[in-house]
Amino acid sequence: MEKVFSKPHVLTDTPTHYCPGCTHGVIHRIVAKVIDDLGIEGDTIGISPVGCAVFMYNYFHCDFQQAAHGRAPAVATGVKRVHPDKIVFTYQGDGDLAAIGTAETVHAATRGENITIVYINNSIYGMTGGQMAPTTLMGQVTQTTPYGREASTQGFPIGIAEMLSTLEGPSYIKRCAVDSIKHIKDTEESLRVAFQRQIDKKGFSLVEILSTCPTNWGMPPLEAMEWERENVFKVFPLGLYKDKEINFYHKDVANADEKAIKASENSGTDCDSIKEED
Ligand SMILES: Cc1ncc(C[n+]2csc(CCOP(=O)(O)OP(=O)(O)O)c2C)c(N)n1
Ligand code: SF4
Ligand SMILES: [Mg+2]
Repeated sequence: MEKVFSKPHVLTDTPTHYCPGCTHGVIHRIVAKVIDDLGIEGDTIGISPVGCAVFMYNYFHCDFQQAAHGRAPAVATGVKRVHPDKIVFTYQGDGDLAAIGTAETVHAATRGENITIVYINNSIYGMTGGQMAPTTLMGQVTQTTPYGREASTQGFPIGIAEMLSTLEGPSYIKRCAVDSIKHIKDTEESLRVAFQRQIDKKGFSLVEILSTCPTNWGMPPLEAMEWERENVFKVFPLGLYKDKEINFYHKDVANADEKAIKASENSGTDCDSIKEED
């Protein structure tokens, strides 16, 4: 019989800990398929987040480094700069990326680091029990907005794709969803472009993926999908926000120490004496 469907090789056999109907698992599968298709399993290093995806290193065969709250883009920057030939991606929720790690996100983007960010926007802090995130919709009820989010005390939702696409640094920014076959295929294609952009050394790529949290939204999975389509899509429109190949990312930091010493020799600074004083 012809085999028409199989589990991506890079996924391990470990059962995931996600709630039934959570789309983190769907997104893991798509990321894994793209890594398989590009043949980069042995060269890929993931940076896992805080939040519900904290254990994702158990589900992928490729290397992973765990980052502290919000610090994944900074960790990815370091990993990529010492391993410029590896493919480095972060996988972060909206609490991790758009609240706790806003600074790291914006600065990695504006520096145009040659990394890929997979950003999971489920409009809530899932893991910690359903508190408001910066992406929570106006009027949305969460544990910390029991009467619904309102502007005078909680401000307005942050559109990461919109915000980062105003910066000069990023190369590719897209917002996708996984509520239908059509959108799953689009997400797969977008992740493929994002990873390829990095492989080609063409710069910073971020794919924002709208995701559901049936548990903390307090809905069965199918109802959560419907709620997402009716409400979340209006606030966070799907689409391509930036697509510009940029070539100034060949940061040769593998030899940075040597270069720094040479530069300081030229400027008359004695590096050895600085090291001794340290
Ligand atoms: C009680 C508590 N407060 C704060 C934290 C720190 N913290 C870890 S995960 C998380 C939220 C992550 O939400 P998000 O990044 O949106 O990921 P999701 O779980 O929604 O996928 C926070 C605030 C914690 N672990 N415990
Ligand atoms: S709490 Fe929400 S985001 Fe976390 S695994 Fe459950 S459904 Fe998914
Ligand atoms: Mg979240």
